[in-house]
Amino acid sequence: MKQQLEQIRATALEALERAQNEQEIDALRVRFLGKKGELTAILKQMGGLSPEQRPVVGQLANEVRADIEAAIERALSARKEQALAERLQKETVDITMPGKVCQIGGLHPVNLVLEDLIDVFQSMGFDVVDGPEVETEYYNFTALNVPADHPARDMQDTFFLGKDLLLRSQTSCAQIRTMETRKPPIRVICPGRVFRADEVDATHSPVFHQCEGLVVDKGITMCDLKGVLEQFAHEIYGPDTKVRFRPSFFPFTEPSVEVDVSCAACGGKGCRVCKDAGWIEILGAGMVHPNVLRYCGIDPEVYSGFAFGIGLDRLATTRYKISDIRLLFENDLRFLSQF
Ligand code: 2NL
Repeated sequence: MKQQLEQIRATALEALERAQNEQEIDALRVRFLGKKGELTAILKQMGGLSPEQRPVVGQLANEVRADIEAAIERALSARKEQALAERLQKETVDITMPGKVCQIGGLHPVNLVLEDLIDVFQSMGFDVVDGPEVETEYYNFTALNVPADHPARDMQDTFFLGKDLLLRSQTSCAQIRTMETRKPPIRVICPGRVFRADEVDATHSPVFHQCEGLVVDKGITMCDLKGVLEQFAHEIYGPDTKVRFRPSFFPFTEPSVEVDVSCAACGGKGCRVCKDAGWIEILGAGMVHPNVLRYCGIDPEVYSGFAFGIGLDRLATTRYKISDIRLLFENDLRFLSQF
């Protein structure tokens, strides 16, 4: 029996030495120490031993069990260490490996000019507000004093989406909404995308960008309009830029003006950029029509205001010498990555 025990110990220790994984180790535990295991089978025969032999064999059996248990523990912890080492090896991060080159985004030229514009107007106390691109006829035309039979309301000029829904043709709608919800004094600019059913060419796109502005308070006059817009022109085009105001017409302003700046390319002498005019038109503006104030629940006998609309695409194409407005909308990275 002693021999059998020694045999079991030797076999078990050797097998555990060679065990490859936890399943194998567990199988060995069952084989030697389990209820139907080899060691247990020996112990069951101990009843047949003499009283002198029994404690001797019993002690040996306990030693063998302890040895096998210890060997199992060693095998298990060796497996764990090995597994950890393998994982660490596999997951090693090579910090000397060069990183992946990724394309860094930049601002679109229209956003670049818009950021400058926002800086200028915010420094004069204007808030930036926005509104929906899908609008109703009321906000896009009626509240702006555009008559029912005005050609701009025509299907040919405006994208209609349904009976009363359209893509806004100017951001004034957002300013109408502002006048409905805020009380004067109001000083806001509304940048955004606008839509017109134009034929596409180098200077026209059915989607373009605008920044409109609106000031409403007691005692606002044409002098305020001139002061703010001259300040704007000097900050954007340079302090030596000359600014001129020409009479014009818009249904939503009275009186209305168009504003030109002296051509930076030729200093006003006349060149290809300004088509020999010496001046470049940069925006339209005027004193808010009393009907527009009335539509928004503002009493034109108490309050007055001025408004203006600046085209951002033209500002971007002239500033960055971009020859074709379509480049602004094609999202060609070879073009965009230059900014
Ligand atoms: C242009 C010039 C303009 C306005 C836009 C405006 C907005 C309100 C009330 C009155 Cl809420 N006016 N906006 C005024 C004058 C000119 O745009 O060249 N547009 C195509």
